Amino acid sequence: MIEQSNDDKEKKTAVLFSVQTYGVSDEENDSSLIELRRLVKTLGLEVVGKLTQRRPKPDKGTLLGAGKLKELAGYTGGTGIVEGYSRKSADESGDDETCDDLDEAYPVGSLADDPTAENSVHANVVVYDGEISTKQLKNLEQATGVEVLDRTGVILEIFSRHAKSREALIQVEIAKLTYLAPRIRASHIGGDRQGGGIGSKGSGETSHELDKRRIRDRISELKLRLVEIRDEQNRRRDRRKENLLVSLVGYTNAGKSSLMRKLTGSDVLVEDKLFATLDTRVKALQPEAFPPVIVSDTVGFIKKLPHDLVASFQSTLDEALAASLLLFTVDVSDPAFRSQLAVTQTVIKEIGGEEIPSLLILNKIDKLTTGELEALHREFPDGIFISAHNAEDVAFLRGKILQYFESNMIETTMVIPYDKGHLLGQLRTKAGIINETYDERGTEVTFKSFPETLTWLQKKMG
Ligand SMILES: Nc1nc2c(ncn2[C@@H]2O[C@H](COP(=O)(O)OP(=O)(O)OP(=O)(O)O)[C@@H](O)[C@H]2O)c(=O)[nH]1
Ligand SMILES: [Mg+2]
Repeated sequence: MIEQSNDDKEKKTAVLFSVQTYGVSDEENDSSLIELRRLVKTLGLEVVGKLTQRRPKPDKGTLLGAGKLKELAGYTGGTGIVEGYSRKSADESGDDETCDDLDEAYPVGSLADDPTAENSVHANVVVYDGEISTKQLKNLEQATGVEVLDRTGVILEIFSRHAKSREALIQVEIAKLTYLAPRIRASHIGGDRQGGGIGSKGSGETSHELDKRRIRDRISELKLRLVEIRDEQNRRRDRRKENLLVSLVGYTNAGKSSLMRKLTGSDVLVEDKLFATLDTRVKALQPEAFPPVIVSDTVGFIKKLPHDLVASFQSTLDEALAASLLLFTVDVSDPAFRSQLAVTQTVIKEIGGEEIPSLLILNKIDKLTTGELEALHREFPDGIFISAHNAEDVAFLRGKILQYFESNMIETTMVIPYDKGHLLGQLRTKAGIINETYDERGTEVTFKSFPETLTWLQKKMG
């Protein structure tokens, strides 16, 4: 558990590194490293340094050039050398001469000035801000002598620690087996430290035991279990279809669960941690609206999340797709919120949700200055600016949600024969009744409803 790591005799420390290819701006590289730092901190690791090398592309064998690799090893006490590995020509892999070094150690005392000095800051984990191949993993571990993780490995580990429900646990295990197993097998360091290493918690089996076939079998078994759970969820979702569903979607830590709490009076988990929520929660808007509006909270998005990992969380996203209205939630106090919004919109589009109407919720305005807020109002004239911590703002948002639904309602007058009287009872739960009169034909009812309700009624009337 994350909390436990604080009590460890020796707190684990990490050094982060990235390769900034030529198309990537300094800003993008920095913001990605800041995010990686938050992810690593969520795991309970202390970040003691970071290092970036600008290259045409990452080295095939070691990501970094030879000189930079030595520097990285300076943080961990490793040799910086990979035995038997020779780099190809400079233009193929980009050698050190063509690379700009953009290192910067965090202010951790004088050591930061010279990470290669003998008493240098000691990092016991190395984290790369991207994906590492099995070959690179092996080589980097040899050069640094410590455990090496990539960005996905870190995210998976957070997922694995935060997963609570049966479904989330299965999804995480599938993702881990698919993504991490080959890497753990390649890694002699991860293998030696089963149970103790950062990236090794989870399936409860040692990496050496897991041969390819068993992994395949286990994945199929888990997938079967997932299908059962999903069938049940689909049934529940079908039952909910008659309700109006609003889904909170957005980057991790944007404040979705906080809003869910305030809008529905529920007690969902809110934490200043990345990926606090991994399960979808569903609850009715409070005070109750008529017809009732159901709100769902979903897993947060993040940059550079591999597609197969996104796919393994498909069911949480399915909930978003079932919504009649999406609330794109952003944390406006995060300087990177525009690109975070773009990531969320892209994923929603990729899973086929682009047609769903949406509102843009700009959250955490309590953290902005008046000037900043004014500028954002100009930039997002249709946005809904709120603080989840402010009751009036939440009430305002509730009003906007209801307003959206009401604007889609239509008024209809119909006669329901007495022998179909049970439909009237059902209609009363689905629509707002404006007037009822009785004559020899039956009940003449005037009501306000959604087009879907009207279609439903017309079908039933035959
Ligand atoms: N200052 C301020 N903090 C907020 C606001 N809304 C949420 N927070 C804080 O932001 C942090 C993250 O909030 P959550 O509601 O857990 O965020 P989330 O979007 O559900 O995050 P994930 O579940 O990780 O995807 C918590 O510490 C909240 O207290 C707000 O309007 N103002
Ligand atoms: Mg949440």
